Amino acid sequence: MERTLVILKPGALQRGLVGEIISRFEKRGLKLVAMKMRQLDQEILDKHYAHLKDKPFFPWLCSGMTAAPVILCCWEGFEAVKVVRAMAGTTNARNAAPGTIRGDYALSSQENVVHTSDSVENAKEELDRFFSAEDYCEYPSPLNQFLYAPDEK
Ligand code: IDP
Ligand code: MG
Repeated sequence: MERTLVILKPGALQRGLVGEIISRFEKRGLKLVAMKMRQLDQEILDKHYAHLKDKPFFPWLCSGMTAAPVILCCWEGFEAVKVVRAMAGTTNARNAAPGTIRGDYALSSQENVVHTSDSVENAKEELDRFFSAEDYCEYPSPLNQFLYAPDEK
């Protein structure tokens, strides 16, 4: 099973969208294996958004990401990285398809309510950045036979 990081950004928390967004991943059948609330700071954003450090919008992005706490979630499922990324929609929420999280709840390139890992490799790195081993919970998945075929992985 793959694991991926979702960050419900400060806008999701302030706008009361946390429950609705988490509910989408639950209803899709993904398994929540770790979750916590945290106030991000510049130090962690310099690492998390290192690929954007030279962009003109980087200071605004960091202001937005520190304006309120975030909710960090780890979701598990077969090909969870790809599945969750598709559920989020395109970065610029104004181009995001209706039915995606950004396409339904956001109107901005920056204030786009969720972060989702973009590759299996980055998911591992990002999860290690925000969670430690004791943050993960092991529990049974009795519905897996109704979510997946026996040969799926
Ligand atoms: P992603 O979140 O869809 O993976 P990235 O390119 O990794 O997109 O950018 C990270 C975050 O930086 C975006 O979610 C968004 O908040 C912000 N961002 C990206 N591009 C722009 C832009 O052109 N203007 C303002 N903010 C942007
Ligand atoms: Mg990204």
